[in-house]
Amino acid sequence: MTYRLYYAPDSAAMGVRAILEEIGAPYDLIPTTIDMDKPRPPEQLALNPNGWVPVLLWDSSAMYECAAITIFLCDRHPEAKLAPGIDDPKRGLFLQTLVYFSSSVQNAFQLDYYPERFADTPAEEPSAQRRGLRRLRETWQVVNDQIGDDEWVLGDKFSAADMYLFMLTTWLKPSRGQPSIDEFPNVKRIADAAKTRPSVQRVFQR
Ligand SMILES: N[C@@H](CCC(=O)N[C@@H](CS)C(=O)NCC(=O)O)C(=O)O
Repeated sequence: MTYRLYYAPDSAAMGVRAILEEIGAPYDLIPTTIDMDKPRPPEQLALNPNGWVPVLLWDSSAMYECAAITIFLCDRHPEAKLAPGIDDPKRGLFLQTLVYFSSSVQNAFQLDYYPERFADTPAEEPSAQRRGLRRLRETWQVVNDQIGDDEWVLGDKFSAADMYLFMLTTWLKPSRGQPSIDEFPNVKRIADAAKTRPSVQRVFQR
């Protein structure tokens, strides 16, 4: 079985791709775009009416939402040891962190990158953007504090949460007024370590 992934560079689909690489599962990329001025393929919109990536396809099924896909792949390929099992004491932290990444950290990025989705009028968009910049600082600080002195997000074991964290750090752009990763040394330590994984290198160096 070969997975298929709606994919655009510099998007959340890169994280899913790195997980597929880490698992060693065969996959094909279906190129699409995140350019707001370009249309999405109708086949992609039929699977995800929001028009965003990633969308993962397998057998005759499909799903979207990066955190859900991450959990799904980790559970489907337990041999890759990318997630604590269902009865592992770290399971709760794993789920909590992935959902916080997607619902809070990614949402803060969205406020900055897509202010029109959060503001009623164009005049209010700069306010949404400014809130996004502050929200990025707040949410990354929560993640930084959660990690503390731990080696990885879950403590002493590497997991898909570290790969997800790495992907999110690649989106930080101080030139836009977003915080620098240097403000969050615990996050930076893990991102630097995750970056050396061959799977991450294969996807993010391309
Ligand atoms: N909640 C979704 C958000 C995905 C998302 O925002 N994807 C962005 C790229 S990182 C995208 O497709 N943007 C283009 C668009 O929204 O039309 C997830 O976590 O999968």
